[in-house]
Amino acid sequence: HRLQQHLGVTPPISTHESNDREKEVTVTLMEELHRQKMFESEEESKTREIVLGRVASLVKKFVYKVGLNRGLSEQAALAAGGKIFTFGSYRLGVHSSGSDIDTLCVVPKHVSREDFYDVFEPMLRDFEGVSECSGVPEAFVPIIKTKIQGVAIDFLVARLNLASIPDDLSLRDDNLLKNLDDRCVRSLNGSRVVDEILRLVPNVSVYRDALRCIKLWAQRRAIYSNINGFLGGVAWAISVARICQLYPNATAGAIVSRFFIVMYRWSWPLPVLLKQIEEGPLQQVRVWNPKLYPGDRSHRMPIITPAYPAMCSTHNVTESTKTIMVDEFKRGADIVDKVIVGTAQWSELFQKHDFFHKYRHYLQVIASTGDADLQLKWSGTVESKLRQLVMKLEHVESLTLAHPFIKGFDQTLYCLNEDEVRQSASGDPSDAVLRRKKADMEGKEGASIIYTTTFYVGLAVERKQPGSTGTRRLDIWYPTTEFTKLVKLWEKYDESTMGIVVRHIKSSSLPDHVFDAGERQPKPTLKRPK
Ligand code: 3AT
Ligand code: MN
Ligand code: MN
Repeated sequence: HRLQQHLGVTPPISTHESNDREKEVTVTLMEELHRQKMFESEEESKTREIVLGRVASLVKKFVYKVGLNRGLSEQAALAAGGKIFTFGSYRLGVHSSGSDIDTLCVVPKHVSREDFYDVFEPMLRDFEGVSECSGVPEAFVPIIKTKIQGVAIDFLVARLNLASIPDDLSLRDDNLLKNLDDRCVRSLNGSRVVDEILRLVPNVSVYRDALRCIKLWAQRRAIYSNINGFLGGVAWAISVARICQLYPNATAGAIVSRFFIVMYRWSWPLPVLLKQIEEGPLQQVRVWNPKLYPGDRSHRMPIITPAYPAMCSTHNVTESTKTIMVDEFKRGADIVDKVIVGTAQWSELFQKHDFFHKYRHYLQVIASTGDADLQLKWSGTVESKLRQLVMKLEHVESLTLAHPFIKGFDQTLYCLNEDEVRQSASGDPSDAVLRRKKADMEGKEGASIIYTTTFYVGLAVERKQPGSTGTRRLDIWYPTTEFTKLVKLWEKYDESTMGIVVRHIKSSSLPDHVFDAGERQPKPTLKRPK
């Protein structure tokens, strides 16, 4: 009688095989995921493989070329190798049609990060089938974004302390990280995390099917966004993996059911771990440790990455976003219960969120500029600070919840004068502006284009005390003023070209473009006599 082996920090909750009903709902779940276009075509999948093969040889050519430049012999330059590793949804095997391929290029020590931009990027531009190519060397994780034969590919680079990169190199050994540049450590992390996840789940194909379901659900319910305080791709991947460890012989439908129940009942801030956190060889990086670091202690729903150095993938979760997600886990659990007894369909689980119907009060956060490129940067900066606003709102006494929406709404507005610009930047463009086309302003003196991105925060206001008179005043002056001050601290902020406005509106003033066609109830018109 041999000892039962298990993956994870505790033994499984149940090692039972799924019952017939769970097998049936797994079949209907997979049918629904196909209906929802979650799988790419055979043809697209072939194209991806061809592109990856071409990219792998291009990276070898790049290493070879740099080797020769550095004075290596032909033979030594060739032997230096070079290898690509994929990560992200493609490596996990949960990508859909149109997903990118996140690709890490691992190069030997004589190839520098500068070479990646000075040599590899031009090689990519000349590469057959490349339709887009833009490098962002100054990013926290430097990247080159491309499109090759219609496939989007994000390239990262990591330079190892090795003279050559053999084809069978594995990135698992923590010692590979020693004496590396921080950016290389960060670039290696994505790939090392995904490899660990796949190693730590008992049945990869069950895991993939369940994760696809959870990703689709989280997107539809508008809780898939790391930056806004919900969970991002990595956190969803780890949490589903943990459920797979707890039920190693369950089918995907059963995993989804347990996922909602376990996540709903989880004793946060108990961390979700796929394995024990390990120490490692690096001095400059720290491992997640709430006993040691107050910052780590403040994580409300810690979901910890499994590769050294262990990090919290849910750093941005606030009290509000946690409440919203826990409510969604409950909704998910209730629907899947019904699916299993046969009183609901899987499609109900994937119904669109009701964010714009849920609240009576909303904040609009409007970032504006007169330049399309600048708008991307400015709105990105504002978005990255949005959760600071949410956290400040959480302290307002009469507010029970501040609910950030996961994406901004972009508008391009054609204004004929300063007044129209001012109105548009404060979220109140006139009907004339909304109707105006680019051609209508050509040749008009004083006309200008304004780009706006509007983010929304739904506000749940405490009910009035029974018997109390007067309305409860909602005082959000302090958090909104502090927030605008904070975003203006951005080092590239320029008062003359960038606008930021925070505005409190009633649900009846929400613009039509936040709703799908037919989603909005027609506005009440004149009262009719009964
Ligand atoms: P898709 O199917 O591509 O939408 P995904 O999970 O692959 O889902 P991404 O391609 O956006 O999502 O991200 C893959 C990984 O790349 C996740 C994270 O480790 C890393 N990553 C994503 N965005 C950034 C970023 N802005 N900077 C650094 N790393 C990033
Ligand atoms: Mn991706
Ligand atoms: Mn990507």
